[in-house]
This record gives sequence, structure tokens and C-alpha cells, in this order.
Amino acid sequence: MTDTLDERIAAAHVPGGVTIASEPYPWPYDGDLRPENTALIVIDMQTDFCGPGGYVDSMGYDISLTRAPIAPIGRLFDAMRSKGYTIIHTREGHRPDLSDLPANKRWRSQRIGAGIGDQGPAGKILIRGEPGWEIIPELAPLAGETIIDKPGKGSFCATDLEMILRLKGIRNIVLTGITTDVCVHTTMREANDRGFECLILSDCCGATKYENHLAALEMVKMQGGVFGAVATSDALIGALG
Ligand code: C5J
Repeated sequence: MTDTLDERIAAAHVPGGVTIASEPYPWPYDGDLRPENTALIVIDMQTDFCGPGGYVDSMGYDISLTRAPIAPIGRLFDAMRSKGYTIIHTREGHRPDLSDLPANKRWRSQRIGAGIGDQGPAGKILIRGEPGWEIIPELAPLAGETIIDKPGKGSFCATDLEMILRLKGIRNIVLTGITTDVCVHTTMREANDRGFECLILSDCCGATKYENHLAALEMVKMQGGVFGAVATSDALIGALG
């Protein structure tokens, strides 16, 4: 009979369970890491965020920073797909009639010359169905993998992501994609608040400013892992065997 929360957590630790070398604690906290309960979420690896002529490029940022995670995510796909882990992709974008685009979001993007919904070199910026909105070919989803279309930064806001995760029995989430400080972080915070056990992979994310990437990773580690834990893809792949 266990009474306290500490005792229940200790009792829940899977004997011989798998954990990843991560900071600030070995993830997942209870060692219960299996393909049946763990999903990889790949956030917004779209031309608009890491391709020439896309939204990030149009704003004048260096897309080599947001392209850096492409190769590590590719290696992660090889490791996790072959073992049957759930892979979920997200795309940030708006309806062509802009009915889901808040006026402030449009205004802020227009004032820096990359208006959401306006014509750019990769089609209308951040609009569903346009070339720039597509996931880059290097990381294209396989048939059967879930794609979540989201109008905002967080992947849980105005989407069916939570329902899909719960119905699949997922409780561990591995977060990758772009950008570390915006959509990946917002999604990690949303997931953490919903009780999911989260891991962010430092080499599988990127931001438009390298300092922000580092700061976002640091924030996760505060307060004993306030949003979860941080590891490298090598650490995860190694632990998967
Ligand atoms: C942004 C994202 N930065 N995917 N979106 O607007 O991080």
C-alpha cells in the first residue's frame, strides 16, 4: 500500500526501464519509454520556416539556423520509424480566406515586410496549400503519419492533437522542429501543462537567433525541469538500441 505522491512515483518506476541521458533528469522520469506510449512531434519543418523564399527568409533571418535540424531529424526518423514509434508532423498556416488569421498577427507581419497572406517568392505566406506552407521534401511525412494543421504557435490550440494523443495512449512526447523559442516551446509548455512527459532534442531544433535557441533550452531545465528535459538525438537513438 503506497500513500504519498513520492511513494507512488517510486513505485511507478518501471523495473529495468529505459531512460535517456538528459538534463536536468534522466527522461522519462519513471523509465516507462516504449513505442506504444511515446510520440515524436516534428514541428513546422515547412519551406516557410526553413526554405528559400519562405516566411523566415523573407523576414531577413539566416535560414541556415532553421535548416540545421534537418539532418538530425532525418536520422531520428530512421531510428524511430523502424521501431514503430508514433510520428506526428505539424504545419503552421491559415485558411486561404484568412478567416482564422487574427488581425494583430497579420498587422505585425506586414510591418516587417513579410505579411501573412501576402504574395511572396514561395507563394502566399503561411497559407494552407501554398508551396511555402508545405513540409520540406527531406522530412516529408510517410503515408499514415498524422499531420496537424494549426493556425497558431502552439500545436494544441484549435487542433485535435490532444485527442489523437490520448486515444493512442501516448504519455511521452519528444519535441523537435522549428522554431525552438516559438512553436516548439509553446507546444512543449502546452503539453507539459496537460501532464505529458516531454523531452526536447537540442540538435533537432533551431531558432532564428542562436541565442534564443540556447535560452529556450535553458528555460526547460529550470526548477528541476519545469517543462521536461533536454537531450541530444544521439542520446535518444542510443537508448532506443
Ligand atoms: C514562428 C514557428 N516562429 N514555427 N513559427 O512564427 O516557430
